[in-house]
Amino acid sequence: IVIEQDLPFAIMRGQFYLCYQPKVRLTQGRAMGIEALLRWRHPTLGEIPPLDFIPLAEESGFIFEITLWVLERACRQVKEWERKFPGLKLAVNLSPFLLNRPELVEHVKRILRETELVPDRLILEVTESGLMENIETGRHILTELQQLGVQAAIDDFGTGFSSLAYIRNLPVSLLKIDRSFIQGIAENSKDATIVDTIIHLAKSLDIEVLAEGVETESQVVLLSQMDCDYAQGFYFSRSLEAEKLQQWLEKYN
Ligand code: G
Ligand code: G
Ligand code: NA
Ligand code: MN
Repeated sequence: IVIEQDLPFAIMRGQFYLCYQPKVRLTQGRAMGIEALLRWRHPTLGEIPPLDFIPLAEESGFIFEITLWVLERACRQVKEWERKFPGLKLAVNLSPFLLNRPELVEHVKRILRETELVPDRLILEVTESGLMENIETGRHILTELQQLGVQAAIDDFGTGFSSLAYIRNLPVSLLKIDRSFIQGIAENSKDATIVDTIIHLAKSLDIEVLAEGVETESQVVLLSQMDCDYAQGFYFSRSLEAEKLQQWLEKYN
């Protein structure tokens, strides 16, 4: 109840902050980009995980304002890093609820203009299941974003019962394979076969592929052998606040 009551005030009370997790290009070991992840530090409850408040934000519609806050903040940060880390891409999570808010496109346009971030640096991540549940409005809004130069990624791929044959017809440039499939690839040959198949099918459709939740070196070796483009996970780095992430990038990029 406290969470619900306090959520609408979290922005103005300065309780939100962002962490970033690198997305590493496997052939280079360097970050192609970073994913912004929202954090809420509550004065009495402490850290509240996004899984506990994003659904409430979606129900109340407050997710719109929150997403604009994340976008503005993260775009400004990446613009600040432009000279240090040229070409670094920024991914922001897009709730499926926002696929029904066409005015989002104008806000993205405005934020890119105000922060002077080049549109092709921005990737919006939508979960596979969220996209499939809003397929028509999703196609519309992703197409308009693509016309701005903004890219789209499918998050948590493999959990949403869609198929690549279907996704091929959407303006999507990156597929993120859900970490539940990555977890077992070194031990379970069926998981490895599934991941290998997804990678090769996606690439044959000109869609790049990222493996989520990569935690071990043997996973990295296997994914490299499978020609997976990118990986993200604790093996490389957990999500870090801006200052710590900058240190990571200075070390590895
Ligand atoms: O890193 P973490 O434990 O915070 O992520 C938990 C979940 O919360 C992930 O599914 C992630 O996509 C989601 N999430 C994190 N930040 C945001 C955000 O800014 N917007 C939305 N819609 N989801 C987010
Ligand atoms: O759904 P999305 O990919 O946006 O969510 C990211 C979530 O995955 C966050 O909760 C983040 O903390 C978590 N995460 C990131 N890397 C790893 C990893 O290597 N292993 C595990 N178990 N979780 C991870
Ligand atoms: Na994501
Ligand atoms: Mn994911």
